[in-house]
Amino acid sequence: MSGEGSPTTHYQSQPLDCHDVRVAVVAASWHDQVMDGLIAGAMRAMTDFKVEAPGVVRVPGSFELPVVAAALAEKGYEAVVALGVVIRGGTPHFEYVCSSATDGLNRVALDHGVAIGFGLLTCDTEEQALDRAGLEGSREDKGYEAAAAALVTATALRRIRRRYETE
Ligand code: DLZ
Repeated sequence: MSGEGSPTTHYQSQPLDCHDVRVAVVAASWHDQVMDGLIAGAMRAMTDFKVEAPGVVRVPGSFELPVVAAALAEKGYEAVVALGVVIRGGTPHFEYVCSSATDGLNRVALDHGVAIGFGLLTCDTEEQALDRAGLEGSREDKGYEAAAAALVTATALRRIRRRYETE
């Protein structure tokens, strides 16, 4: 999948004021350098969108992202930014971890009506992941994109809910 056509530049030039959006980050712990880049990118988006010091919950691996995202949603968070990177190895494990994390996060979004920023990199090589991690020299900044997507979606959900509350 290509990163071309991303709305990130638009978000960066016209960021929303999300200072009162309840948002948290859940981040896996495999592949340190890539994860550091993703988390830093998510924090850059938070700053642009005026969110101060969001909580960050670390989990062991990407497989554990959905259950923590669900717990955060149950506690009233409106937006959860899920960050992880899975690198293909020589066994089918890659597919199982990727699909469990992806399906699980999607389920949390739909079951809880919460905005999930999908910042899970699923790559063949570490080089591909580094190129998307928002580090110096990376072509893409998926941590920023995921956080911006979660905040924009949470704002849209708020507007929809408020509108129908008053009608
Ligand atoms: C087991 C495993 C493997 C092989 N690779 C990754 C990976 O590239 N990225 C990642 O986030 N997690 C990986 N894991 C760990 C699983 O996500 C999970 O944490 C363990 O299976 C324990 O439940």
